[in-house]
Amino acid sequence: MINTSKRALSLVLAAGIGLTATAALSTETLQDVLKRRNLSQQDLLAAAKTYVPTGKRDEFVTFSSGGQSGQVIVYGVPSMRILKYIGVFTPEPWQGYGYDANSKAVLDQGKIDGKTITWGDTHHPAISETNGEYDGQFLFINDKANPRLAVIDLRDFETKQIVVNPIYKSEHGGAFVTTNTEYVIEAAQYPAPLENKKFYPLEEMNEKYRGGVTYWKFDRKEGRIVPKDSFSFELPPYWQDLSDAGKGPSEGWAFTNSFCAERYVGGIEKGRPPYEAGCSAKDTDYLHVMNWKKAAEVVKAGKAKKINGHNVIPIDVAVKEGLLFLVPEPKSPHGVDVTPDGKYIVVGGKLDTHASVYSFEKIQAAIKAGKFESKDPYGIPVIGMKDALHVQVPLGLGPLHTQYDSKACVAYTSLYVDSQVAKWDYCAGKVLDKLSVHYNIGHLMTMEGDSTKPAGKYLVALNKLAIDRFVPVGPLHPQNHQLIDISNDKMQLLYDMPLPLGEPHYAVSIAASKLKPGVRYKVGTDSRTDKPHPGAVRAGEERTEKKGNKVTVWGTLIRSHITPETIEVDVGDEVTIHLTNLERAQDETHGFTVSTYNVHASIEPGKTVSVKFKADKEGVYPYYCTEFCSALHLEMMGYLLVKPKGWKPTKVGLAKGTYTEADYKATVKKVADTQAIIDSVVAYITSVNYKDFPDVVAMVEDAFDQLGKTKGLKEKHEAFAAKKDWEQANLWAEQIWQYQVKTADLGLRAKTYLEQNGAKKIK
Ligand code: RUQ
Ligand code: CUA
Repeated sequence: MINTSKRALSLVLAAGIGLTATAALSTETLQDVLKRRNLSQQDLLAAAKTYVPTGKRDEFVTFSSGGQSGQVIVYGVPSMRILKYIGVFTPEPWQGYGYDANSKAVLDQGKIDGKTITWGDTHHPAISETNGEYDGQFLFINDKANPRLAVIDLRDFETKQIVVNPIYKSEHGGAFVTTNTEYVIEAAQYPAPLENKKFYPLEEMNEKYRGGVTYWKFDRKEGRIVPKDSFSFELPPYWQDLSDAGKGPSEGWAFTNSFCAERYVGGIEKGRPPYEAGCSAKDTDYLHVMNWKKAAEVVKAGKAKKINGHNVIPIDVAVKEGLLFLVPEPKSPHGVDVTPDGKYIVVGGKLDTHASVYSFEKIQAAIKAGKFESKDPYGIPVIGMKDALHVQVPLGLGPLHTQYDSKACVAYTSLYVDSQVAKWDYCAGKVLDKLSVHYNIGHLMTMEGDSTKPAGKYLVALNKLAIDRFVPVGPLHPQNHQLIDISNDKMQLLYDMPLPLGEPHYAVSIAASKLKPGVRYKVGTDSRTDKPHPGAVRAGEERTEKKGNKVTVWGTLIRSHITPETIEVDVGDEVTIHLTNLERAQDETHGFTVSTYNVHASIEPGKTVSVKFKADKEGVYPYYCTEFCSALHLEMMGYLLVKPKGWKPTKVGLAKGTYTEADYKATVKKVADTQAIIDSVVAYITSVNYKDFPDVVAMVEDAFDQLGKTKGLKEKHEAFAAKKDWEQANLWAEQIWQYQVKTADLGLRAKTYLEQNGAKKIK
């Protein structure tokens, strides 16, 4: 005797049991699989080193630039499984980023000269540091094309702030943080006049065009950059490239390499040799050595000038105050990476086969002794290369970037032209190992590899070309991140990961255990400001107001309904809908959209967001939840009714259903049967040590929360039954069942979890 309710529930049950039933039936041996898939022992070893079984998690989390997508890609190491895309400089529909009013406000901070820019050329992410170690609190990333920098809070992996650089037209060398994240460093790339929208002909390159390095002040408590306390160095029109902050003995200093110190002006169309020839003609370029700690004091003392309202330290002031020095670097260098102990600065040769290791101690000795070989054309003292070098190591063709191992003195440098990673000893100056990668590696990254305590273990090669590595998908290939095991003397290539979202220039990895993101917001939080959202309401406080042509809705979402379920407006009204997700349960996100009005929100538990639009066309527009949040997800909807001018209702009241007393009684019976199942699940859960499983405790809490919503509904349906209003009586009884189904769903999930994770009977 199975009635409909039992059948419906047994469906839920079957889903739980199914998992256990399919697990064991494989009869193939490991040898069979190796043969069938044509895999070698070496392949198997690589697989075993990267495979993360279901239910287990990665040891490290990588934040990769999303390149031209203007986003950040988050993936796990060693599994190389993608975990998230974070919308940063560009709209990201799933997260509602750029489709709800609150996230639009963040994107609007990135407007330049009033123009919305809908892409970003993200290059270098940086994780916030405390004492030079990654602390897992914030992530920064730059946009090269449109000189901008973004702040992402790692409590919720959301972009909180975008700042536009007020004096640059491009910026390549960001983001790099100082040892306690006092500042985020961002260097210009292509010289231009620092004043906004100022024209000077290229003939005035040397006089009127400038480069620079910006130090953005970061307020960790607020989690925001403070533009008024930030400053820049005015620099000669050398093409400032990447930067790195000093640490340990070199703390308080920072280093920025450059190329095209020739200050060459091309013009291939006028018969002049192109930039590529003119910018690499001389044998050396310059490493900029800057004392940022002292520079901050100089700015405080009022010695900076303002350009576009921003503090800029003029070159002559920087020289006079002893803030700025140059050291020659071999031809067109690339990358600058301070060693974990802060004693050395490694610069890649790019067009020179060496990596140059500069000694901070020697640089300081030269500065103290006033021992300079010359001055550059702008009066900046130049320290002799031999007075600053510790060692130069021939690594191969096209050395670019360097990362460090947990083992002392061990570094890894990408060799672009050779398509190799070189492992070498920067203390003794010798090469230890080389490994081919596929192909033309740009950056490379070891775990926590630019902190004071690199974690070793793995290295990721960020290759610029994939060529033949993946199934062809047309002329535009995916990018190839290759995972390499560096725990032994010889490097071992483990895995090729295609990334199809844009050229990911650089990435940073942090121990997963250092990240502590939340699973819910405090109810009513605007996640983009971290403040209480003025549009938040609690259950029962939902309302709609119309003032003039402005309609405001204060709504809520919870499995499986949106309150309100109808919104009536007149054509032409400005509509604002505030939505609060009342859920407390982990992962119970609801989405929200209104048909054809180009709005969308992702509303995680506790979050409040607003969507705004002009109801500029009359008609009937369903709105609904866009996340498959529960069995009754499809029913989580309502209607926006946009009434024409002067419309008057002709019919009053909704059509009645045809429910009978028998329907009502069947529903009441269904409710009682379901309750019996819930009781049996509860009996099981409480008979074991479920309190030892935090995930289960949360599920049980959520289950009782759902069941709690049936409060008062029994009295309600009984009262309608007494009045023989079978429609109302039946539907309110049905509503109890809806909550019971959600309760049972959670209860069964908890039961399965307990069974699979070895819960023990308690007396
Ligand atoms: S630098 S091209 Cu990161 Cu090698 Cu941008
Ligand atoms: Cu909420 Cu679907």
